[in-house]
Amino acid sequence: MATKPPAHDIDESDVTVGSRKKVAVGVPAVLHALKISVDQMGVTRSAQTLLRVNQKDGFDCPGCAWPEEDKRHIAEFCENGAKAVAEEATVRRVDAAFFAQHSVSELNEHDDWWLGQQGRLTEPMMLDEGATHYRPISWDDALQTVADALRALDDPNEAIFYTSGRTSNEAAFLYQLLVRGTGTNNLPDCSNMCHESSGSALVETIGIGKGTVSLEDIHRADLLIVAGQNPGTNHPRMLSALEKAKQNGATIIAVNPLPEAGLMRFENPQTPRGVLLGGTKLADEFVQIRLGGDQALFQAIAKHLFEVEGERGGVLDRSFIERHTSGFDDFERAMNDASWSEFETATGIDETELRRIAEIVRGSTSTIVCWAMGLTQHKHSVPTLRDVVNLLLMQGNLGRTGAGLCPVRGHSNVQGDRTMGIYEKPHEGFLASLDEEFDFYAPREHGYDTVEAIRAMRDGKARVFMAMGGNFVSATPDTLVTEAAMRSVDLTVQVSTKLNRSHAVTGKRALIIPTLGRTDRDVRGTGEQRVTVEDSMSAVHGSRGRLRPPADDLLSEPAILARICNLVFGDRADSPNVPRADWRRLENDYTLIRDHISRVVPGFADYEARIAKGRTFVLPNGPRDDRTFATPDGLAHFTANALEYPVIPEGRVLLQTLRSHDQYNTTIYGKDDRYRGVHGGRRVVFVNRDDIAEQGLSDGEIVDLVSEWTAHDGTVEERRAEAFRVIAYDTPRGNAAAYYPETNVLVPLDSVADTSGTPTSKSVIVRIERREV
Ligand SMILES: Nc1nc2c(c(=O)[nH]1)N[C@H]1C(S)=C(S)[C@@H](COP(=O)(O)OP(=O)(O)OC[C@H]3O[C@@H](n4cnc5c(=O)[nH]c(N)nc54)[C@H](O)[C@@H]3O)O[C@H]1N2
Ligand SMILES: Nc1nc2c(c(=O)[nH]1)N[C@H]1C(S)=C(S)[C@@H](COP(=O)(O)OP(=O)(O)OC[C@H]3O[C@@H](n4cnc5c(=O)[nH]c(N)nc54)[C@H](O)[C@@H]3O)O[C@H]1N2
Ligand SMILES: [Mo]
Repeated sequence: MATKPPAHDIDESDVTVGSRKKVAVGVPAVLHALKISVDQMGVTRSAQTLLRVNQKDGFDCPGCAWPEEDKRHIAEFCENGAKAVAEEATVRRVDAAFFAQHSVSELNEHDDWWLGQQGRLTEPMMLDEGATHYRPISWDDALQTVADALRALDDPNEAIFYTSGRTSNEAAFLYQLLVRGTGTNNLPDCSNMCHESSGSALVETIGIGKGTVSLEDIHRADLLIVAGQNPGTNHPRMLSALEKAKQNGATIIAVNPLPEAGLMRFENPQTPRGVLLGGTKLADEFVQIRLGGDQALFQAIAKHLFEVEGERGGVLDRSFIERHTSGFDDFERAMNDASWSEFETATGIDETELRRIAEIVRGSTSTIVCWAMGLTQHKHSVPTLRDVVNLLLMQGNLGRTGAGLCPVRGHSNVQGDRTMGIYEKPHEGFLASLDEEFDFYAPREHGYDTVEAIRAMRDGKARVFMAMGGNFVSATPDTLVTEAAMRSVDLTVQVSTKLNRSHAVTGKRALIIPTLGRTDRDVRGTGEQRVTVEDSMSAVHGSRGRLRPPADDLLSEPAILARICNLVFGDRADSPNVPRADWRRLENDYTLIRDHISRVVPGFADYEARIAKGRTFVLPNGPRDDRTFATPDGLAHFTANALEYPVIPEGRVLLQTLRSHDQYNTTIYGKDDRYRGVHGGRRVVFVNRDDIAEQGLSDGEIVDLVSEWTAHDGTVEERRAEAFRVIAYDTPRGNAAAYYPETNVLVPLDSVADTSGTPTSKSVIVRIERREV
């Protein structure tokens, strides 16, 4: 049964809208972070915790995946990193008494903000079929319940195993082994909704699904194009790197429909210049592009480069193109045929201006393109990113200093999880090594990605759903469809640190298994343990929490997984096809998990020694290290891509769903979006002033957002999100913006990017409807 999204906690009568900020960070950011930290943790614990973030013997910030500098500051954190830490290190608790007090249907009335505010989960809880409340369950019984459910399946593909990107390398590796040991590749993860389009485009064209730059490259780039990314909020430490690049003379071009504060100017709170002198101007150029116009922009730049090359030469890196690439002629032909007027329509920018931007690219001696969700969550994201690759290949901007591709990852270990095998379409090489190491035969048939997993549950093809972190119900598209899908499953299992809506919208039976977070001290049989993570630039390092955990018997993710493996496989060591390992020892000594990893995953030889004493090592990366490409022909591929861009029907707007400054995905820290000038509310929609006038609306009016989606059979489906306040904002005509997850209800399940299957969270066609008063 589908339910309405929670309305209970929404009292936004006090929402205020002030002016948009033109500067990011500065002293207000530090003060805001400290206030949230002290509210959640108290003064002493705040100081203890914040001083350990991203230090060599400390823990990896659970915020974003931006890499640490080699020389760390005393306080290597940012405002939003501090909020992420405070959210986890809070002293508030959700225990059995809490669950006795609040029924599941009552929890279902609350939104993620209220649920998250309740504190850390401390003990395993079970919801029996037909019960109104969760009840406490022992650790042994909880884990046995999971094992029994997995062993009882007729078909292993009836189980689905989700991962969010905070899971450590050690836990991710054991998790995929458990899943493959049971016989399925149903390993959807948050990447499917995030950088999957980047992975798809990069593997195809350069043979590796990762970026090709280091932090040093960012510092030394001649030109940085930051497209579809809001680093001031989502990757604040990136601003220091951009500042350094500027000081070294770089030019920065920001490509975004919105003039995001963090892209414009940065006040570094760690330098006197930042605090006293008004900071550094970051973006030299702001390209205010229409939503989904980026492919046209990158093609326009490429076309201009070809034209100048034709006139006077000296633009293309011919020797690079000849030695290292294929497909150049087809690409050149496609660009010759492309039309400037279509580029203008798609981008909303005229030819003269497009050529002026292209001239900056032409003159650059080394170019980096950085991007995030603004480029990955459209229907044509994969061709867009192929065109980003094309542009860099033209000038030989791969595998040399200050140049390359920089997809900026989200979750702090999302990249590492993939490296460890969290992937529904695993490569044969990885599976073969896994088979050999654990003496079994891993399944080869591909599993479900996130959207396919929801369809499978909806269609009654799944009986068990397990999540290693995350908030599946709120993070995925089409909330009502997803909630109904989730409720049809026999058993849902959530391994979580904090309460969220995925604990309130459950299968017929449900388990909550609490776990340690990054900041918590993890002591196992052989003593204090560390885990490892990989950042956005392929650097792997250790992470060790120092805080007393919220409950003394809390298990870490690796320990939970080793125990479940033991229960599922331990007594079947002589059956022909189960993975074999000494699960008990793995549970108590993570160095042994790393031993296994070092033999299975390329690049991890001598793993233990290379992370000892706070050391970091960088994984091999062919394109970056020596211009080698693991494509079938060993070359980087130019591709010819037909131009695509969204077409907005009359009287409609295209809605992008994005993050406010006070949230981490579905975790809502507060109801302000300081840089965009919104205070005390989240149900707001940013609309161009002329669109507001044209549609007969007024600034501040309360409206419903109704998405319109033409299904495969031609019927038009409508989805509604109620009561949003219209805010006049500097966004291109026809382009609106509102926060996720409140707007996920509008994103149709079947509206996904070609090739990557990523939900099109940045392009939803909506009608803005005036509410009856
Ligand atoms: N504090 C904090 N940090 C985070 C997160 C968080 O929620 N809070 N989330 C983490 C995660 S998982 C991720 S993936 C990243 C997300 O990091 P971002 O990708 O920065 O996150 P979004 O808020 O989705 O912002 C998308 C940006 O792209 C722009 N944009 C939208 N559509 C287009 C387009 O068609 N073209 C162009 N050029 N621009 C467009 C938007 O205006 C916005 O500036 O951040 C990570 N870090
Ligand atoms: N409309 C729309 N939808 C989107 C997006 C968008 O831009 N627009 N962005 C998409 C993107 S980029 C992403 S990455 C996904 C995010 O999807 P998810 O990763 O599923 O969501 P999060 O909100 O990050 O998950 C938060 C929960 O993780 C749990 N958690 C936190 N730390 C830990 C830990 O260390 N261990 C465990 N076991 N649990 C932990 C807590 O219980 C917390 O409530 O959402 C996607 N959905
Ligand atoms: Mo993400």
